[in-house]
Amino acid sequence: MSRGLENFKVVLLGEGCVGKTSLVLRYVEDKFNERHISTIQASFLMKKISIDGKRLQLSIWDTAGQERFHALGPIYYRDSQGAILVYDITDMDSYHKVQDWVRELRRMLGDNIVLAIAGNKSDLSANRVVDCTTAQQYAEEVGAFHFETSARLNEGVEELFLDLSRRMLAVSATQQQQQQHSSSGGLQLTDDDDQINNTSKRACC
Ligand SMILES: Nc1nc2c(ncn2[C@@H]2O[C@H](COP(=O)(O)OP(=O)(O)OP(=O)(O)O)[C@@H](O)[C@H]2O)c(=O)[nH]1
Ligand SMILES: [Mg+2]
Repeated sequence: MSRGLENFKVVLLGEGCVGKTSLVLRYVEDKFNERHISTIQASFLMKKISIDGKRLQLSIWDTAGQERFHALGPIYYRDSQGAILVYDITDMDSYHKVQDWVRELRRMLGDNIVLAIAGNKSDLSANRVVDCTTAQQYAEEVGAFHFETSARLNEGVEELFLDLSRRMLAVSATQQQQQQHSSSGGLQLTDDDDQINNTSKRACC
């Protein structure tokens, strides 16, 4: 980590063809490809951003959605500060797959990871099968936040990554405070956790 630049590892998980690669490519390079080229294992991209004058670097791991790669998941989500679980709003199976990932991540990492759920392909809302409000409520129940996105039209993508980054920054600040307090022998409760939980109630639909 270079001086003054905090690094956050973010992993994208979700069924094949839901648009994980497309979301990353749109966010990092502002590109979109109509063709589906299945990711093999995973690919990696970095992006530097500034939030409220604080510089941070996102190391983004875009994983393969095909079932045969599922077992590789832990290699990529281990040590991640944030995960984006992607489904396609026109594909119910992909939404159920997100729920499987949430269970696995909570079991393996507990609350040590910020979870974002992205309902992608919002431009295909005529073929929607996943109700946005239901997905939003589910996200709240599992301590995640939910966005609808269209990598194709570049809608909601910047907001998704920005919101995730803010939350990872908040968690990191809280952890640093706790470390300082424990190393100084004191214990002081802060409101930061409440702030994170309260902002997770933001609407998306
Ligand atoms: N209409 C629409 N199509 C999209 C959108 N995002 C991605 N696609 C299309 O969906 C297909 C799959 O996109 P990818 O980004 O390759 O999907 P993936 O989740 O990375 O797939 P795997 O690498 O196999 O896991 C491609 O044909 C994309 O052009 C979107 O927001 N709207
Ligand atoms: Mg891909």
